[in-house]
Amino acid sequence: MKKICILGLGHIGLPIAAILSTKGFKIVGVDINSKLIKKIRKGIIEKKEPGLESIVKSGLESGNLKVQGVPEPADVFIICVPTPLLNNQQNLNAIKNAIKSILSLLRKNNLVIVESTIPVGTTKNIVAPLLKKSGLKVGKNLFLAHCPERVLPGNILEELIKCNRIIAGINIASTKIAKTLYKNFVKGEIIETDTTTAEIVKLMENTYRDVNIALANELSVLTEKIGVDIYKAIDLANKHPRIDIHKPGPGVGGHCVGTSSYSISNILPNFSKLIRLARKINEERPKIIVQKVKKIVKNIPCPKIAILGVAYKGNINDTSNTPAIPIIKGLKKIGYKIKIHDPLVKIFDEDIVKLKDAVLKSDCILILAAHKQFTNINPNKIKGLMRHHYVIDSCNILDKTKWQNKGFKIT
Ligand code: SAJ
Repeated sequence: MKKICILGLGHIGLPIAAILSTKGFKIVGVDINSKLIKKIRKGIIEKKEPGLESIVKSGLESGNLKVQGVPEPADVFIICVPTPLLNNQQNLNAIKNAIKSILSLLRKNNLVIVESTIPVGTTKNIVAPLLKKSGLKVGKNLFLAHCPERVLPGNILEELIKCNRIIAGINIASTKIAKTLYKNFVKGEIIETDTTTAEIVKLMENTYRDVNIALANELSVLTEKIGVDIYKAIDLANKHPRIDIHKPGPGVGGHCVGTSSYSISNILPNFSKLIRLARKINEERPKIIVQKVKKIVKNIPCPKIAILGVAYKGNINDTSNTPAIPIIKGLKKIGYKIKIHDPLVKIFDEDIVKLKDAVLKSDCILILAAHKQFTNINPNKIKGLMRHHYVIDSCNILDKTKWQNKGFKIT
């Protein structure tokens, strides 16, 4: 196992490529996006992750990491391409195309690993049959494993090393050889299982998160009705040794949480009522946020809203499936003026402006991502710029008392 070809250089593939390049492997990172390849070669990493830029740069400089548009022969192929939703099903085109692109390169005793989140049965019923077209015998002289990624955007490099991993070969020989590879960089436990179990476990993890966020979101509506601060209530409830209530927020964005709920409930839709309801609750969050704004600014003529944070969550610059988009659309539809500030996001469908410009003559600040930069905003400096002093902190990032003491009405 000397040379590893990694297909897909997104938020999972690039960090894995970079880490493996520091562990004595020759890494070929492959992506069909030629602009991305050009940027990576220059050391420009758009998805900001702590430590990523420097490890990629040193990988490139050492010569152990190279990035290109097409794969080449290697000992191991790791597939890290996206599997986004299309009509509520995970679209596997990127996986299929990645496999097709390596078929003619595969040699005896190669190992193919799928890290992407995939629907149950994909490894056995889609990946293995496609690989057979190489002429090799899957499980005999071509090894195959599903090792679902578990890393948290915002903390990827640390979690790649620290997280416990599930390794599921198509047969025992495949599991063992894949495990040997992961032992090179994983400090967590490496647990062996079969591919179907690994596939559903990954979907279960994200679904657990989705359902629990939905619970928190629902509780936040109920507590608002009775005048109780949801965050204080959650803090108290979580003092119980077996309670871990998640945080309410503006909605669930990102690559995988919502996708996993759809994918898992597709197995038996009639027996996935809770999961589907949770999804619906989370998908309705942006509407609830829009209603909240509407209620607060209802007596203000031509209200202007300053939106702070459009990343799909705090402290990252990724806007994939961000709830900010439906919220912005909803507010614009009512006719409100919108200005957007995000200290991390540079590329977005709407203009991103400086904090000062966003809040200038605004009536209400709406926080949609829990970036730590927002905790440093000085309410005194903002106050004079605004017309009215309403704040909706949908992420609970601000110090409420501090802002209230400065004359802001914060919810
Ligand atoms: N969110 C809340 N309340 C919470 C937690 C999150 O509203 O208490 C929101 C976030 O703001 C965000 C969305 O949910 O919009 C998803 O954020 P996240 O931090 O829950 O998850 P992701 O999508 O960044 O990463 C998840 C992780 N899965 C789990 O924690 C079970 C990660 O470990 C996976 O590797 C990743 O999905 C993936 O790609 O599958």
